[in-house]
Formats: sequence, structure tokens, C-alpha cells
Amino acid sequence: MKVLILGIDGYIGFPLALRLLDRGYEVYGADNFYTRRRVKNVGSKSAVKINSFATRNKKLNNAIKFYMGDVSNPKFVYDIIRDSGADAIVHLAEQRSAPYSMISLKTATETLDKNIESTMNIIYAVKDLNRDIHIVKLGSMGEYGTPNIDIPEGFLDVQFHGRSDKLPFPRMGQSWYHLSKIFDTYNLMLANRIWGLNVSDVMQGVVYGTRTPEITKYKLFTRFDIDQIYGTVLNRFISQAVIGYPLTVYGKGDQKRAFLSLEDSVECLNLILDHPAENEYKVYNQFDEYYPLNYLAETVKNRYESIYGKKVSINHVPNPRVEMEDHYYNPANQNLKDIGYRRQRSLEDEVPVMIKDVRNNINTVYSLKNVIKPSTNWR
Ligand code: USQ
Repeated sequence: MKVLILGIDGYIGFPLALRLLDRGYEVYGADNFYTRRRVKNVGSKSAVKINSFATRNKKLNNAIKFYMGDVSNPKFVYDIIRDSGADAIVHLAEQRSAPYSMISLKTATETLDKNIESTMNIIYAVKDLNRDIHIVKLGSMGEYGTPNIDIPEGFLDVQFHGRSDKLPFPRMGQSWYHLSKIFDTYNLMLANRIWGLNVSDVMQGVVYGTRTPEITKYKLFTRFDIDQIYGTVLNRFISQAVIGYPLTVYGKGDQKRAFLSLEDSVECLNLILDHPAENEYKVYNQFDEYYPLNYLAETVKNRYESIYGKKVSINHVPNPRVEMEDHYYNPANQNLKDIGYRRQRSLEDEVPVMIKDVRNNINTVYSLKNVIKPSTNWR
């Protein structure tokens, strides 16, 4: 199978490429190195050292056929889909930071424009060039927000005034980034309805981790961001513990979010590629487990203290975001289990491995101390 990974230089794109190469897929990839530039612009960089994409690909004997370009450019998207002859496209090439989208009008509209355009470019190119292509699109668990009822996978059985229907579950994202993913969801749903495109829309939770078996095998790391714009919560907590910085829990810390390890993310995407949507728009809630943030902070603290004997403190900083800090949360993830997903790595397995990898890059983490403190305020 030929798979085209858009955003192949990214946190998930690169380990996914390694996994697919190892499993015998033909891997094509595109990137414009936007994340590297944007992270540099906020004074940061990957806390785990990574080489350029070209150097990493060279170590793989250039096994990845690479296209340099921007997926918000329709001609580029048409050209690479035609040239690769891909059977499946994994779209990981959107602006992926909620805080970035909340900095200003400019970053909000940039996020909305670029993200929506890129998905529309894929939809139209697939419709025009080859409607058999399986589109695997990365959405977000954050599209649903935190409703006071269970969260199903995309759709809800509704009874109203004596009639019933299966309708899209209400989306109540809490940043312009999450809103951009919601627009993608509706655009993909329509593309399936009118042209029968094969879509797997992946509502992914927060990913954590530094490794997959292939990263270890090839000694080729993926990026690992820890700054207040691009770093996600557990990756930040680990780095904070390593340099003796108090863990920055935003607000009360009883916010619940869905999480999965990098290894599980790659495993799930591989499974979805092996089970293509056929003339359907299918939603996967992609996560392993959900936790309150306080549980994550306590886990990092306890593991660090017990392994290294150094004290870790937890600081409940004023929440820079507008979000509920204590709420009901019960999302389903049966669709992945139905195609064979079983947890590969638990939080408890992964935390010590992450601590070790981050400690091996401790000087870089110290050098990024100034970009850890949250300064992007939703209000
Ligand atoms: N948080 C802290 N301390 C921190 C950083 C974050 O308490 O130092 C809290 C946030 O307030 C939030 C939660 O942790 O309640 C998650 O924040 P995050 O920065 O780890 O993740 P988020 O902004 O939600 O976005 C990330 C990815 C995004 C993906 C999303 C999945 O950047 O691409 O779509 O996770 S989800 O969270 O399910 O929407």
C-alpha cells in the first residue's frame, strides 16, 4: 500500500513513517517545516535533539519519497497526490497548537484559514483524481469540549418531539484551533455525503512520549516540544520535573482529558490504515485512557521522586485558558477496539522512559526555561 503522510517531519508523522516502512508500506511524505519555524519564532526548539529531515531520511537510505511544500497550496496537493499514486493519505499537516491560535486575530485567522484550506485541498484533489483514496484526517478530542453527558464517537441518537435521528454530536471546542478541526469535520462529512469519499476522522486525545520501537531501533528521535505554545501537558510536566521547575497545573487541575502514548497513536493510525473506510465517514475517538490533570502531575512527581530522590513541587498557576476545571467526562473509544486496538504502553510504563530521554537532553531543557511559563492568555 502507498501512504502519503502530510506533515511527515512532525511529532507523530515521523514515527508513523518509520512504523509503516517497517511494515512494508511504500511511504511518501510532505512537509514545509512550518512547525520547526513556528517553534523557533516563539524562542524554542525540540527539547530532544533531532536532525534535519534530509539527514534522518538519509539514515533510512532515502526510503521516504519526500515532497517539500505547503498543503494549503492546492496545486501542490494535487501534484503530490497524482505523483505518489497514494492509496491512503494521512493528514497531520495542520497548525496544531491551541495556544498559538489564541495569541491574536492574525494567529486565529491563520489557523482557521490554513487548516480548513488544507483539508479542502485534499477533499477536492481526491474527488478529482481518485475517489478510492482513503483519507485519514487528524481531528481532536477537544472538538467535543466537555459536555455534561457521555461523548460517543461522532454521532448521537436523538429523540425530539416524538421523532428520532442519528445526528452529529454537538461540537463545543474551546479554542480557534479546535474550531478549525470542527470545520474540517463538517467539510469531510459533506464530502462523503455528496461524493462518497472514504474518510476516517480521528478525534485524537493528547499524545505523550518520546519513543516507539522503531525510534529505538533506528536511533532516530522525533521532535519533543515543551514550551508554553507547542508543548503538551505531560511532555511539559516531565521536562519541568527534570530541571526542578514546579509542575504548571493550570487552575484547579480537575480538568479531565483523554491521553495516549506516542506508541499507541502510531499503532492506532496503522490499524486505521489497515481498515479503510469504504464509502463512509467514520469517526474514531483515539485515546487510551482519560485522567484529571492532577493525576498526571502526581504520577510524574511520585515517579521522579522515587527514582531520583529529588523533590518535585506542583504549582497550581492561574489558568491562562477559559475551560471548566472540574467536570464530568466519559468519552467512548469502541471503534478502535473493534478493529483490534489494545493499549501498547500505559502512562506508568512511559513516564520513566520519558524522564530518562529528557534527562539525556537536560542542557537543552535548561536553555528553554524562559519559554515554559504560560503567557498566552485566552482572556
Ligand atoms: N495544561 C496544564 N499545564 C500545562 C499545559 C496544559 O495544566 O503546562 C492543561 C490545559 O489547560 C488543558 C490540558 O492541560 O486543560 C491539555 O492541554 P495541552 O496543551 O496538553 O493540549 P491541548 O491544547 O488541548 O492540545 C493538544 C494538542 C492538539 C490536540 C489536543 C487533543 O496540541 O493538537 O488536538 O491536545 S485534546 O486535548 O483532546 O483536544
